[in-house]
Amino acid sequence: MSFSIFSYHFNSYLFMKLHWSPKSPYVRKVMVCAHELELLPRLEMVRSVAAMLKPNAAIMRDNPLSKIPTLVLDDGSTLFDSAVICEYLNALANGPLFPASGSRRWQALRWQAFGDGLLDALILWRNERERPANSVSAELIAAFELKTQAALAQLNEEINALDDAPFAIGHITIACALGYLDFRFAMLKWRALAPDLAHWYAGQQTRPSIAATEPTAEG
Ligand SMILES: N[C@@H](CCC(=O)N[C@@H](CS)C(=O)NCC(=O)O)C(=O)O
Repeated sequence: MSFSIFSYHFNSYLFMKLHWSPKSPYVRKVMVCAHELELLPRLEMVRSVAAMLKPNAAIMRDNPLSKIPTLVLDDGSTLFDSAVICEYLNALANGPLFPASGSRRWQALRWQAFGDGLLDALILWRNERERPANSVSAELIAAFELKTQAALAQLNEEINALDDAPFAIGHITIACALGYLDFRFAMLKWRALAPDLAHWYAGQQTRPSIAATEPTAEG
């Protein structure tokens, strides 16, 4: 009896609700971490539609910015954005995905910022290209394309460092950004721009956490 009371409290303490979508690359970061850290059984995924032009009241109850991922802990407190949630999950599981200190930490955080920044540009690019044709800014589109190409060229240069570093949040974020390029920007044919990065990504795709979280249009 006392064991079941203990386990009830133990499990309820760690129970978490995640505003989730199978299409969001930022949500994917969280899901990859949850897979890696074996925390999936503790996550209740709630399908939530987040769009820049359509604030979602259900998400806004937990995050006034109406963005996903948003994590709700069992005491009702909330965590966002993806970087904060991923680091929280890693701390909860005492995991290896956020190196604690030293150059490995700054390297991992820089790659996370790099991948997130690339995604930010891609999301804005996608929003822009979906506007009515007569109001699309060719200048903005050209700027997003230039930044994307430069980011891919730079990451291609950093392949040896990526290969040498232990798998961590930087690898996860860059893999999610490349997966988003395949999902929404197939016409860019990014592999031709960054062949070493393409080879690196093919290796990442064999990892169960990455394979299990490929974006899908359904759901
Ligand atoms: N910096 C945030 C970005 C999250 C984000 O922009 N998510 C998109 C979905 S992919 C979103 O919620 N968009 C809705 C909006 O911008 O209003 C993170 O890393 O979590």
